[in-house]
Amino acid sequence: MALERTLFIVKPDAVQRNLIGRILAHVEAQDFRVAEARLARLTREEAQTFYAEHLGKPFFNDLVEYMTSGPVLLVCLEREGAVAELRQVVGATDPAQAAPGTVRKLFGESKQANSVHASDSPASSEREVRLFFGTAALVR
Ligand code: 3AN
Repeated sequence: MALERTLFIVKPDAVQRNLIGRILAHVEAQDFRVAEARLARLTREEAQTFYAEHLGKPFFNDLVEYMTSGPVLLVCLEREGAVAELRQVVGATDPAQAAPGTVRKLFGESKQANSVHASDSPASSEREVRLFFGTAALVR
């Protein structure tokens, strides 16, 4: 498996509930390394650009409101097979449907307030890492 980088976000609900440390410990225990990290308050424009693929969906405006409601931790994680492996560690969108032991099962509250984001494909991870950390974060 090739060494990859992927974008991970600790979302406002989890930052608000003081879960940054526990969530990062959980992914570090799965052999992910923090390559870049930054606490940020997303602007509406950043949230809309980030979730552009969901533009027009019924939950889009609420999603942008929620993602801009408080600080988030933006993290670029590195590991062999990072993109697919992180999706496994994070679990399904709806915490109620997420597998036992996944981050969303452990910490998520609802489909919207599901505590974390993980890029869903190599193309998304490249776009998302570049969006928040710039092109330099893509190369090692
Ligand atoms: P995932 O983050 O699991 O890849 P996506 O890309 O389908 O899920 O959705 C992006 C984000 O939009 C989710 N993390 C969640 O916060 C929100 N979301 C998705 N589906 C719903 C829904 N049916 N109702 C409310 N929020 C949703």
